[in-house]
Amino acid sequence: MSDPTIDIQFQDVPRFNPGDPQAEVFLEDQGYVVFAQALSQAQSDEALSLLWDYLEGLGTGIDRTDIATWDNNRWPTAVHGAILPSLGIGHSKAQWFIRDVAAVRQCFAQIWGTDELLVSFDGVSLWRPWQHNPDWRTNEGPSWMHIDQHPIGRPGKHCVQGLVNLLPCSAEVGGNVMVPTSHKRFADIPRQYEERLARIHPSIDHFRFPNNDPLLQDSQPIMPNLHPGDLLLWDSRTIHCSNPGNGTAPTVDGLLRAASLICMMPKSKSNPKVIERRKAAVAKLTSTTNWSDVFVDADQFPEILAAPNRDAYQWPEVPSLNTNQLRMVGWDEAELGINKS
Ligand SMILES: O=C(O)CCC(=O)C(=O)O
Repeated sequence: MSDPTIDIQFQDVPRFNPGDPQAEVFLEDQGYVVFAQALSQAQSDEALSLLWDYLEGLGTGIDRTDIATWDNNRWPTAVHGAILPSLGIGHSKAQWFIRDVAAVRQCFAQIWGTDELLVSFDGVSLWRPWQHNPDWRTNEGPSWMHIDQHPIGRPGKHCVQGLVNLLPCSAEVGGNVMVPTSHKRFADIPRQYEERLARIHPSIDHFRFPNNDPLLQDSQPIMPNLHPGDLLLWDSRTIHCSNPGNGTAPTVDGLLRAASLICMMPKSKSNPKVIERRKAAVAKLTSTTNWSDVFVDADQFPEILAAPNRDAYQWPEVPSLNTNQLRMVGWDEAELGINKS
């Protein structure tokens, strides 16, 4: 008899309008929340087009109109779930465009009760149609369920991370996976996974559950049905990952999924040293993880360092940021010459 597997269900979930106070209640209770259409359809289309500009700008011969050019030799190095974490993606025009959409900033401001926020220099998850190439199928959800916060190093609530979804979702394609209410299990992890956790330094904000973890068999993970432009936020203690659907996704010549990872945290949680590194990161095009109270350089991820063709990619231009964006990096009003009165 085969081992029982974790069953992941595609599901419609409540979608809150930005500004709806019930969204905060839902997030506290369920560990995640969806804001409907933080990006309009036109803004989602623009973001997607800018992502293609980034891919084509790598100089490896990718052409958005020709799927034959999307092979691994040309595609940027991806980590779990087909996430592109490095090669300047965190400072691409696409990512800075999404971060500057007013409704996106307002949703984070609503969650935190302040608009003094620092943004992550995160990457994107892009799924190529695996009907064309089975190697493009992304990791099965039960193999990489994780949280992005160390259960001993950082007890309690610290971070709400998220993504902006750019394409329609379906059960066939799959998408993000959430384990609702699992943030409430966080405090039990040190006791339940003592040995596994002991191998992870308390400063590393990532804990991966065992493959098809028997201790998670009692949970009901879901793939929330996200519409283009929806902003999904989750507590970093909530168990999550992504999961390809049931394999019968329609044959298309376009991407199956595009999701921009984004996280904003209160500036008050950060410190001058980190903020100096963040400012320097713009000119150096350094990408990061979701955290902005520490500086974690995603260009140093082992998968990126191990990529044989690392030098083959042209990185994007250093972005020219507006005042909003500079504030999200860490510049303050006085430095930007903004008079508050
Ligand atoms: O692609 C996804 O939806 C999963 C993202 C994820 O696991 C993460 O940002 O930590």
